[in-house]
Amino acid sequence: MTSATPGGEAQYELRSKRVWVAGHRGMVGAALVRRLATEGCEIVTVDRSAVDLRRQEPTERWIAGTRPQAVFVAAARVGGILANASQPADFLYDNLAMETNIIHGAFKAGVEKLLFLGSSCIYPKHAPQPIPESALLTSVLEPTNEWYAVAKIAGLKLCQAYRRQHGADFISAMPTNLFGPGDNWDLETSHVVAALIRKAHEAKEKGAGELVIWGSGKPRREFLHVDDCADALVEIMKRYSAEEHINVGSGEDLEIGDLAQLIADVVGFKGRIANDPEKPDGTPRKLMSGDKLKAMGWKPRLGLRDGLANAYAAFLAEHTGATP
Ligand code: GFB
Repeated sequence: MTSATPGGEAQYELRSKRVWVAGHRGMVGAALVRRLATEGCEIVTVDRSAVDLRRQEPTERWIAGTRPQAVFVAAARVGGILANASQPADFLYDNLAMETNIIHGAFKAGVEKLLFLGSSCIYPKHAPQPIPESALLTSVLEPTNEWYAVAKIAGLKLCQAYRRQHGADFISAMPTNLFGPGDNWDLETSHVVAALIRKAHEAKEKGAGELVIWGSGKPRREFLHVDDCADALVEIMKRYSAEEHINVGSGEDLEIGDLAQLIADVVGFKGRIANDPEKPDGTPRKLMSGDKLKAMGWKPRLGLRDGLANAYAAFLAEHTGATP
């Protein structure tokens, strides 16, 4: 196992390694595949139609047969605040099953290094801001996404347990709210950025006078473009080796109402922004401390406005087939 030196020199070489991106069709997995293309490694993937990662036997058989040396665990059932709150069984079961099968299968197959991805919703609803990694399990979770959070905490703990008991070099990273190419543009199940890009675009096209956002617009969130996230994750895979997970964020947050205005500007929607108070706000604030990642010398390349412009271009290409 590589030594625990966050912020230290390169420890794990990806060049010439066989690297499995689990969940390569998701937004983060696809960004990892794009980013890893420059690392000189062999990228391996498997489609859901060939192996259902929620099934232990086919998953372990595939891992044993493919023998990856490094694994990024980006396979997950994900969704926005409403999807999380309305499908608790799917979010808990699917995520527990996938992460258990992948992590245990990777251990049995002698994987050299594994990076498990979680989410900033693992932290307590009223965690101190910015949230340090040490805030984990210090008080109760946000109820709208506790099912997903419990599954992700279990995945993180599984990595710690294999590390402690077997010396496996398994680590975890907790990205903040992400957006970008490959996002889910469905209005019911998406996260806020994808939803507001679509709503602003459709309101502009129809010449509508208003764009309705869920909740009060007061909650604060931190956002990171998925390509910056993938870049950070590759850096972490190469240079981080410790039992504690590591936060991955931009270090800045804003109110959802201000995000909506920024998206309206980027998209060119000139109308009014209204609220739907029937919809949940979720956790009041979720800004993570990025001190550990900063100590490694990493910072995001894209500012929020540029990142949103890139995501709008992706929406036009992926959802409407148009170009900006
Ligand atoms: O991105 P989001 O769905 O997830 O919502 P969370 C963030 C905030 O944006 C909430 C508000 O306060 C929403 O009420 N919002 C405003 C909207 N308009 C909209 C809209 O049209 N669609 C959506 N989706 N939100 C998720 C968790 O929490 O974050 C997951 O449920 C995961 O488990 C993910 O951790 C990163 O930030 O509230």
